Amino acid sequence: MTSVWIMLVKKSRAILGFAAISIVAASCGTNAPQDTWQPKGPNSKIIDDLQRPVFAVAGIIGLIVAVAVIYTLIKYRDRGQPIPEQTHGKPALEITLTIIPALILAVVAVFTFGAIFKLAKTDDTEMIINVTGQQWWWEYDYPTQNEFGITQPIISSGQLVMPVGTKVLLRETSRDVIHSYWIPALNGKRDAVPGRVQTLRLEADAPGIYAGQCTEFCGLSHANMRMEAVALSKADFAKWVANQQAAYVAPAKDSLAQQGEEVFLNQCVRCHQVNGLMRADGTPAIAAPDENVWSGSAPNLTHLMSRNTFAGASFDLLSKQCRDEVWNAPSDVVGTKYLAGVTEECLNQKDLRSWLRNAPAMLPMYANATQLKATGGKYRGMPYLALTEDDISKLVAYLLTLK
Ligand code: HEC
Ligand SMILES: [Cu+2]
Repeated sequence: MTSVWIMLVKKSRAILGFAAISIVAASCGTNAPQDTWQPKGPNSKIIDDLQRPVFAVAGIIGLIVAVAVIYTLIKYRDRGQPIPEQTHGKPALEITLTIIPALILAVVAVFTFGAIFKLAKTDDTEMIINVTGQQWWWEYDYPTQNEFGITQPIISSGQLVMPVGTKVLLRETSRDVIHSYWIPALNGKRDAVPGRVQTLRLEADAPGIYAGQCTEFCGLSHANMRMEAVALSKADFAKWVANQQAAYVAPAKDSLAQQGEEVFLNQCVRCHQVNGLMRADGTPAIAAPDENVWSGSAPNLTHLMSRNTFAGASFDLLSKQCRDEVWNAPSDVVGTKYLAGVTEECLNQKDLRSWLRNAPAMLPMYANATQLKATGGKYRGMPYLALTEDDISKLVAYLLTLK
């Protein structure tokens, strides 16, 4: 029996040691884009300024308690000694031990309220971006704002593009279930709730790409609902705006892309809007996703190739090498690299083709046919469309023209 105990103790020591080393090692990771301890803007700095002292105080108290518990456990453990004299209560000690934590919490509360009020401010907003969550991607819609050259609304998805040093106010809502928007480097989280509009301040100090993810469980592909904030210098942002508002350029006559446009009109336009796209009869092609998709929406693909991820930022539109060139670019050139968009040489053909071949095979969207029926046959994502490889090639050629 004793030997079993000794073995167990030895084993659990090894397990504990291993767990401790893993935790310490994990904290050494340098490639940690969602590290909450590295604020990259004034809003996340407010949170950081609050969490550092609180973490220190809580850490010291935690350490004192842990040492006291371990000391007491070892020193007074049962060695068969007689039971010590029993006493009841020690008012002085108990009152002190109640007042000290209460005081600490009161001080923390004062600073927390201060931070909450600063983060809730909306009257100093310089730019508004509407953000709508749905299973499992984010839509961004930029209302007309002449001071930024936005003379007609811009609709995009996946990557939120914003100018640096600008107080951006996100107005969040959802088209289906509750989601939560979180770019750790720029601010804390804010739930996107159907039927409500909630605001979140974002401001980036320097150009760069800041990763985030949905943080409210929202269904099968919750873990695949990511997003990125792309902060551009003001000059680069103006270029981005100009490109988003550029008129539709139809693919060259008799090109593969033109055949792709035809397939797109037949297969895709019922869900996806491409601004300026015309049907063969000269009428504008208007998407009607609400008839086909549970959330009533599908990403606007007008400038698909100006972003570099797709499907809730879960997949790269850029090949690994081209992606690294953008993402690892120093702050002063990241804007230029990002604005280059996706070129034919840089396209991640493999993932885009598999998406068109069978999107639900890349992201879990509905558990089974019964669940699909329960939503009235409406899809929660992009459906399987039984396209031929030929059509896929045509479509890829066409999508590449959507700069
Ligand atoms: C029944 C509606 C529907 C049809 C038809 C449809 N899609 Fe989609 N598609 C969606 C939805 C919904 C999403 C968002 C899925 C997600 O991000 O999880 C999507 C996502 C995409 C994306 C990623 C866009 C982005 O910004 O993340 C591309 C590219 C795309 N679809 C291309 C196509 C093409 C090409 C066709 C035609 C062959 C097509 N889709 C047909 C509903 C549809
Ligand atoms: Cu979500």
